[in-house]
Amino acid sequence: MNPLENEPLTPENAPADFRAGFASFVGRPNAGKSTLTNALVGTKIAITSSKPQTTRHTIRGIVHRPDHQLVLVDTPGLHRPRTLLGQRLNDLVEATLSEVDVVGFCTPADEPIGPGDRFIVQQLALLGRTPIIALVTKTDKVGKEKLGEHLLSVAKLGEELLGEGGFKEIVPVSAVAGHQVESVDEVLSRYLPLSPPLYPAGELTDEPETVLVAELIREAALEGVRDELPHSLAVVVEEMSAREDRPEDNPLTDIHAFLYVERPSQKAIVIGKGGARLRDVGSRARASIEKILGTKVYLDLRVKVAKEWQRDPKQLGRLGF
Ligand SMILES: Nc1nc2c(ncn2[C@@H]2O[C@H](COP(=O)(O)OP(=O)(O)OP(=O)(O)O)[C@@H](O)[C@H]2O)c(=O)[nH]1
Ligand SMILES: [Mg+2]
Repeated sequence: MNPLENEPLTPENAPADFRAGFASFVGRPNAGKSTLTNALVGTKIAITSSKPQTTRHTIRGIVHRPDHQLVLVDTPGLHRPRTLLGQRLNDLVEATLSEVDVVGFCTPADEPIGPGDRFIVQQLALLGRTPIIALVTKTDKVGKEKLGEHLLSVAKLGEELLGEGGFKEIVPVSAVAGHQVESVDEVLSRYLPLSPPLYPAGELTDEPETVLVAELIREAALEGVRDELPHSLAVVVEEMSAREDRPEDNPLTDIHAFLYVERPSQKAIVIGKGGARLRDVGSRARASIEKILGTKVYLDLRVKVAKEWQRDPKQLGRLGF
């Protein structure tokens, strides 16, 4: 425990048995990795949606506890890549996995174990000594019996592909119902090395604000669009600054952002009839951005076509991949 009750933990005053390190969540797209990350951190730092491949870069969320600090690295869903974007996302996940202390393999309780899961666990087997914990997510969606069966098939998968007794532990969890979330933290933190805290007290993520803002805009834009569009959407914040001459107790942030799509037809969908849809996206995004920044926000959204950006190395670079 922290000997100085009311002092924030620092590398200097942390107890000798303090643990700190990195855990990464991996799993198929839509497995619930980002939702679980947010539940553990206690704040929305990663956007979530019912569309697969919502997360596109690794996001660090920091869980602060009296005796440990768990840095969660949320990753894009792993899958067999079909585009250059898909390939880049997979490479990113692999690079992340080799650097963490423990891996949380996420598999949703309401979907059978499939080839996608096997593909991922086969990759994990290559990691060698890194301990792998299976997290069975979305347990609120199934009954006891189905959950039991799922836990058994997860155990089998681990024994078959990982050797040495398979997964170190298997933890059922529901991030939405708030069930067993603390157990996930407890289990993962057991595998962290002795170390003083890595991040200052109270810091919940190392995402730059402009990236968080761009993500919140993308989350708002993903809502309600048809299945083919989500992959084609990218958001870049071009400018973000405090409006001058505002009263100190009522600041305003000006944000100018571009929504990139791949084809003119998609541009029309995003904008909607008479601009109705874009206005709706803007007001929902503004509300969530204001919550995170704690200021009023003026949000200017423009839609641009970047032809086939998912397959074009130059465009991918420009959009931050
Ligand atoms: N009922 C229920 N739904 C959940 C739970 N966790 C996540 N979901 C839903 O599952 C969907 C996918 O969740 P995400 O957290 O975005 O999944 P992800 O694994 O991060 O997905 P990618 O970033 O695309 O790989 C969303 O609609 C979530 O609301 C849960 O515990 N219970
Ligand atoms: Mg995600």
